[in-house]
Amino acid sequence: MNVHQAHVNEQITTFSELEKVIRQVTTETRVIDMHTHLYAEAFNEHLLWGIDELLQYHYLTAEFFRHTDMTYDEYWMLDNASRAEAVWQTLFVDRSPLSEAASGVITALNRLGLSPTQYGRDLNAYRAALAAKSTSQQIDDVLEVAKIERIVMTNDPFDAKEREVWQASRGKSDARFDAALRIDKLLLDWPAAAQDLRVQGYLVEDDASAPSTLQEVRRFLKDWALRMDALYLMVSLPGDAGYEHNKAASVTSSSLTILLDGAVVPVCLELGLPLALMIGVRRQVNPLLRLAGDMSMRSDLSLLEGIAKRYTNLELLITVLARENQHELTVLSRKFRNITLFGCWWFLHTESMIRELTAFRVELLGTSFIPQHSDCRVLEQLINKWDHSRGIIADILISKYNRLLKDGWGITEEEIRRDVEAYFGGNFQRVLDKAKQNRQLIQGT
Ligand code: RAT
Ligand code: ZN
Repeated sequence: MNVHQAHVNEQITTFSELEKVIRQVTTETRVIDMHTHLYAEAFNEHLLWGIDELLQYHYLTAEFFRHTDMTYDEYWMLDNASRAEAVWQTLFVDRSPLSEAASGVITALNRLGLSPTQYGRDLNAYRAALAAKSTSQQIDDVLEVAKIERIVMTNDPFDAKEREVWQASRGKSDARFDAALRIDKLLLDWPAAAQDLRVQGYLVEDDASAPSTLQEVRRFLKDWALRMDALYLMVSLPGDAGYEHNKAASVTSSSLTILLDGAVVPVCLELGLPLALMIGVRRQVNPLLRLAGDMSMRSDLSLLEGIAKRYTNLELLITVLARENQHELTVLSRKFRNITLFGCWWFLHTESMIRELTAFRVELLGTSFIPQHSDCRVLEQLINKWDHSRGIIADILISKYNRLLKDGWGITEEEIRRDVEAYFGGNFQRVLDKAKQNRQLIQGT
């Protein structure tokens, strides 16, 4: 045993030492970011990075329109650089960037070495400093600063541009980026999806329940999951999505129920992949805001209860958008071990919400959940989103471990590291492993 090993196995006895170790471990532990909208370089324009993209993040678009007299059309008619300039002027120069999304830009710039103390309020100064960077250099730098080990993308087989990358076998060219098969269109807009599937060579009918159609949908899902080497299948659902788990046989099922039961779940089980559900979005409350026009809504979690109960071998990765559903989801996770709760999603990815949610999740679930995912759309956001989250998670862990310390439960650095590694990647990996094991159990191999 070397000196460092001896040290990490020693019990921590004072609060100040405890605090120091937790801050250090939460800062340096590498993360598997299990849901983002980031892409490897091979996906070309799908990967957004740089200051102009940061300023056009849809979270900031919504905030910009709270202050401007510009019409929606006027804004959308601008080119990217002019939109970024309008947002910078309005949210960063004419007033202070206090919101989570706006202050996040400042954190990212600062941590990248573009200190606002030096570069001030001049957008062109930041642009100039980033101009010499190549995409691959920026990926390396950001992943290093944010201490990210792996990133899970959101991969849409209905996106023609993205399909080209996969069909040219370039989708897996960077091992740091994993795929997730996103199937919103299939489950939420069957008529449009059916048309698309036919174009892709799958012989589906308009009636989703036809056995041959379900067989073709399964073939489509398997082809894409295997081509992408997807880690899981994912859909984002409205809070009132109708999955009929208690339906009388005489009632016609919704296409969502038919496709989940007849294609999505069987494929997950056959391939040994988890199903990720992001529940509680109300799309396009204000369509004029485009991507920024979505809202949260309360969810009826009986949908989830029904799926978890019916498919005990199906691993479920779950997050919900309404604050009102958070406690219920946490309690539900205690009842079904095939549910793994993840992240503070979208409007909950703010300092106060992360603090509130993480505290009661630790209190009710111990170490058996995934505290955070970033949902980044622009590369550099990995820095601020993880930086802020690591700090808040550390605060909560300090208070929880301190309670143990006060009661004489000596903790070692090694034990803290073990727990933080579970939170930042191990628990996600365990869900993937369990899904594979379930498949072996079902298939008897
Ligand atoms: O968080 C977001 O950026 C949203 O626009 C959504 O993309 C959401 O995360 C989703 O994956 O549906
Ligand atoms: Zn997302």
